[in-house]
Amino acid sequence: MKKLPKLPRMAAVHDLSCLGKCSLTVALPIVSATGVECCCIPTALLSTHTGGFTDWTFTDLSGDIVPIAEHWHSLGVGFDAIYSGYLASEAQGKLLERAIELLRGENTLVIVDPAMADNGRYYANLGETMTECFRGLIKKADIITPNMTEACFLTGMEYRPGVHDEAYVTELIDRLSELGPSLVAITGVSTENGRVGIVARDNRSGKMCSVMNKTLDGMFHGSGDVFASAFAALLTRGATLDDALDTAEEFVTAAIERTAARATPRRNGLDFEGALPDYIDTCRKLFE
Ligand code: PXL
Repeated sequence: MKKLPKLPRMAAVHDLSCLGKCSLTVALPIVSATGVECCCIPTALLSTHTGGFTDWTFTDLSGDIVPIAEHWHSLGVGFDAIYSGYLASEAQGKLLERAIELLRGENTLVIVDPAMADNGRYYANLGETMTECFRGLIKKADIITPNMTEACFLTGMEYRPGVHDEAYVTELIDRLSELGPSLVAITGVSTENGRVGIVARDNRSGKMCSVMNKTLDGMFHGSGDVFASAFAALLTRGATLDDALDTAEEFVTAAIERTAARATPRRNGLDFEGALPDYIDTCRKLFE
């Protein structure tokens, strides 16, 4: 076999919700399918995620976050990316900041998905303190991927569910950029009736890109995590912003269509599995 380049390595810091396909159960397969090693730091163990279920079990793994990072640091392994999502508490934000300090090298991409809210509301058991927590964390991030609700909470701007005009979206991106990240991608943006997608801006070049698709009725749980996992992994492999955005969006749209076609209960998460072969094919073409 001919010589291969070094395998990119990512630290994925999320909870492990055992049923309902979000956070680590989504990040691990998707990051791996992108051709990036996914080293997991589980922040909590839940029987299900907290959207649409009740009576879930919850084990806090906060005490393991920094020791895992310290051990990896002592081994001298380098990380091309650190990708975080949902946090179970404000305190976990501080621990994650410490883990980032330990694991970050000169060229490490830090991707923070401030997963705390959707549809104008915080997730169960989370509140305004999470906004402050993510504002602090975002100062350490190169890339952020909030949805519309999270973007509004982080900037203090009014949440609008409906069609979003260009001035409103640009102001959201401007204000999020003031928090420090060099790349902002907002999901769940609707620039015209019946279409929804992602708008991104690279603040180093000033380049804006967007990708919109037909909306399917209602909310698909876990779609933010499926998008962010693919987007983060594609950028870690060195995809351009345009390619990462198009490929991640195409993948999440295919996964949503499969979920709708199968009438999978929305709280069970996206049926992304069947969309993986085409996604892997696209990755192969992008990176060969
Ligand atoms: O998909 C975001 C997410 C992650 N982890 C847990 C959640 C949610 C959203 O509800 O509850 C535990």
